Amino acid sequence: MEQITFELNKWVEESAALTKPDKIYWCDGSKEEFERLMEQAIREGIFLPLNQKSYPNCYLHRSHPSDVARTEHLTYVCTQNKDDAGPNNNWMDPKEAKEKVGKLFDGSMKGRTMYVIPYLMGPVGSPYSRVGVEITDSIYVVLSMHIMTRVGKVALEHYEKTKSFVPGLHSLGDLSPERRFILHFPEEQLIWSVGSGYGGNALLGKKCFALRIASWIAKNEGWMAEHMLIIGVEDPEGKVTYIAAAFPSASGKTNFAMMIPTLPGYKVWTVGDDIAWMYIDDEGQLRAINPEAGMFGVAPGTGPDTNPVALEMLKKNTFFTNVGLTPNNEPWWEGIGTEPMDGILNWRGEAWQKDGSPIAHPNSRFTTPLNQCPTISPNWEDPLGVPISAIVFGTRRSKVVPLVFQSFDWQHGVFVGSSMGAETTAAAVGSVGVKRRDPMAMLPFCGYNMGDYFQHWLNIGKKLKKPPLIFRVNWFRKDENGNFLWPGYGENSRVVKWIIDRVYGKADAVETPIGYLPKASDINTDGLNLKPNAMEELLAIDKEGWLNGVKEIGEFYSQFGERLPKELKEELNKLEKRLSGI
Ligand code: OXD
Ligand code: MN
Repeated sequence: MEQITFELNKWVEESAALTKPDKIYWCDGSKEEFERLMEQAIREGIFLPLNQKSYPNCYLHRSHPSDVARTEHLTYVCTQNKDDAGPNNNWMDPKEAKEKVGKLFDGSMKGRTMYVIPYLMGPVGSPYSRVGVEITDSIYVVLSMHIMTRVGKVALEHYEKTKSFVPGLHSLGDLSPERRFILHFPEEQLIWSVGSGYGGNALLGKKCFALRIASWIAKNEGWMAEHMLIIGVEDPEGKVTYIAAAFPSASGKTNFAMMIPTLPGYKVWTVGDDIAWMYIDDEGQLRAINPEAGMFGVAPGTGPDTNPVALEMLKKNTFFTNVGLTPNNEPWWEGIGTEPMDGILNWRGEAWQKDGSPIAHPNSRFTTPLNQCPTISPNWEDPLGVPISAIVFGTRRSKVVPLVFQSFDWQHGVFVGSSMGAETTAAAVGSVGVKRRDPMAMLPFCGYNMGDYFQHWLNIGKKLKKPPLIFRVNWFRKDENGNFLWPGYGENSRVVKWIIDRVYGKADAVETPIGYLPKASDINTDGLNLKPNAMEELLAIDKEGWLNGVKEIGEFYSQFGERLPKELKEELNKLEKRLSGI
């Protein structure tokens, strides 16, 4: 470990002086380390081995019942100036935050081991990859980081070259929501998380570093850290076109990232399912890398019809958190494709009462290595990333927003992304199904004032030689009886085909007040069993609905005051004018 420089050692020593662990252990990321720590975790009851015949090397973890999702209300961005965090973030003064939360870290690792995890976000050898170091007292975190990131030697080697790392201090504390804080200090590029073992709060490489801190760094350095999946879509001629797509948590993102297209001749290659780091190359082309090495996906709803690729992928080397357990020692969740059987245990490990209560927690998860994804792109670890031709924004909206439309240009696309409304899901603590604005699906993850973030998007567009086309999709439209109008999943490939054909100027569209829409006949619906006029309904412009939206967007925008780029206000006014004209 001689290569570890002074700065890293100093931070580890300071953290140990604060948290007072019995032991300090430096993780090397090896298989041997994984096996040894897994044995210990099993002994301590943190992981339960699943059926090793049908699920080799798979384990179940049950978290504390009050620690099952991200806690947005306990997540803070601590900038010197409150306005830099913006109305989209909870804010604490950095000094006050350190005093207050420092007390919770004081002695929090007494009697425990402090694990130091050097990890790399991004492919080995990529100039766009970055190093983080997480200190934690949770073995679940260490083992999960082994899957989700590249741990150990590769990270330290990258650190030697770049001399920079993002420190993240994590302790389980007493797991009480009253003493739970997820703090970001973007000016210092520092993360503090205490009181939670849940992935999004505790695996600091993911939401905390790769989105909140990275979005801040990206704004200053001229690149983008986005809550986006990345796929390559191969057409029948064998040409692969890359798309980056933003959807709020638990809105079918992982399914889309691993879609089996129903359209003959098409194939989806997975590059990433949650986060994209994108930069402009020397030719002015936007390119994306996936900073992660694993998936932390939502289990319920993952089944043979919705995501057969994931089901296949989860059969080995996978952790399941808060799913049900069958008498055969296999994981179970709603939508897995089988009926619950006698003797099944719910996510808390209790006998299921057949009372309609969920067996798996709605935000139960799988943690699995990306390299065993059957549809993994041969380019997923390309150090220079993949070229992005289209950006897609999607949310759950039962009404108003059509199946798909294209923005007029980049600026209008930024407006479309910035103003998207979404219905909340179980990925965060709070009520489910409530409509809120979730710009670019980044509301919980933008590490600074979103007004500045919109400006950053506009600036990036000006630097791109051929900006990707920007689309809005909505798979979740319902009819007046509450039934979905569109079948979704693999059938979404029909919409993806239109998107790609637009990229190459091969598909038609009509100009409408909200953007370019396909005509019903522009989307291939051969063999689909849609209700009569479904396409017309899916592609209609609901003038009243959109005018209401204009009002809501105006209100949402007003909280950003001077920080809202005037271009977006202009786009909103133009939309209102166009709508009034029909
Ligand atoms: C996730 C999330 O876990 O967005 O990816 O909550
Ligand atoms: Mn996510």
